[in-house]
Amino acid sequence: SNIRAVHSYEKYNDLDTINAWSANIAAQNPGLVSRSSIGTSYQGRPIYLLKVGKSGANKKAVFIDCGFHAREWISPAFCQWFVKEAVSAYGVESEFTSLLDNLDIYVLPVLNVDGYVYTWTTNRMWRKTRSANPNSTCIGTDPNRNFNAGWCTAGASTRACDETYCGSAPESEPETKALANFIRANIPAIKGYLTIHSYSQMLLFPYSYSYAVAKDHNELNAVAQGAVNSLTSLYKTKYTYGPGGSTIYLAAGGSDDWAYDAGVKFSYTFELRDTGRYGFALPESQIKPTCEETMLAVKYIASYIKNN
Ligand code: ING
Ligand code: ZN
Repeated sequence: SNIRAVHSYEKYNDLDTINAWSANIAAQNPGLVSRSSIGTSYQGRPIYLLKVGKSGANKKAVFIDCGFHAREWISPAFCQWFVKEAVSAYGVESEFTSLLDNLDIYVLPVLNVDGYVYTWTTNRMWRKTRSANPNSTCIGTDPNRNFNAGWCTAGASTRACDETYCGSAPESEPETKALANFIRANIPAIKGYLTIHSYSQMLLFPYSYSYAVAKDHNELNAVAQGAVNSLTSLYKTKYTYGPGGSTIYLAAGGSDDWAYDAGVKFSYTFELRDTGRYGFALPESQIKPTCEETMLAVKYIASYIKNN
């Protein structure tokens, strides 16, 4: 269809609608929001990035991405919600105003754009990218097994047909390469990396590629505890938190481990609602409460970074 759906923060939006929304919110909020592209997907789609914050010298930055895994629709919904909240709170609410005066917050609404489109057109439960694999009829690489962090050594597959296929090499996918290039180019300004997945209601931090204890474990754990307490205070949603390997499962090649080892200290993976009743097919009625509670955790982490 060439008729674009109307955007809603309380519905799941298709990629065209999200891209039109991001262009519009940048145009309507000059001086607070700007849009760029970090690169192009395997199938040639732009991967858009919003920069949210008042301009200033030597600002710290926090990077938030959504839509790594195509079927985790609550994730792009959260990135849209975050930007909405930022623009409506700026100049009105003191905590968010201070965050945006002092931090640049990069928000990438959909990383795996090809996969996301595929979940709307063909297979709602698709996870991976949509790249061709040599010598296989199976399509796609798991973008969260494709980073150079213990790449393909645990909890990942070397078989192209598997859901956790690690790809032919680290950053073999144009989408992961573009993300890694952007973060590399913005270190040391980027102090926080938050990657939004679903589902399980967990807040994870390094490491997932091994059981090694991160150098900053105690601080990462304390900040996770504060973030989870804030999240839970709203609707009593139960979250667990801890290192990925011991909290969910060993999984090498994840973006949070890679960002941490590249120098981004506050590197976290969120697993949003629910715990499996609806799983990836979280009803639209849960978008608002899920985003509202997640905002509290994200703002807690961003405020900690701002103040430390
Ligand atoms: N979970 C993540 C996954 O990619 C994860 C868990 C986090 C793995 C951090 C590696 C590093 O499997 C989902 N739901 O995608
Ligand atoms: Zn995921």
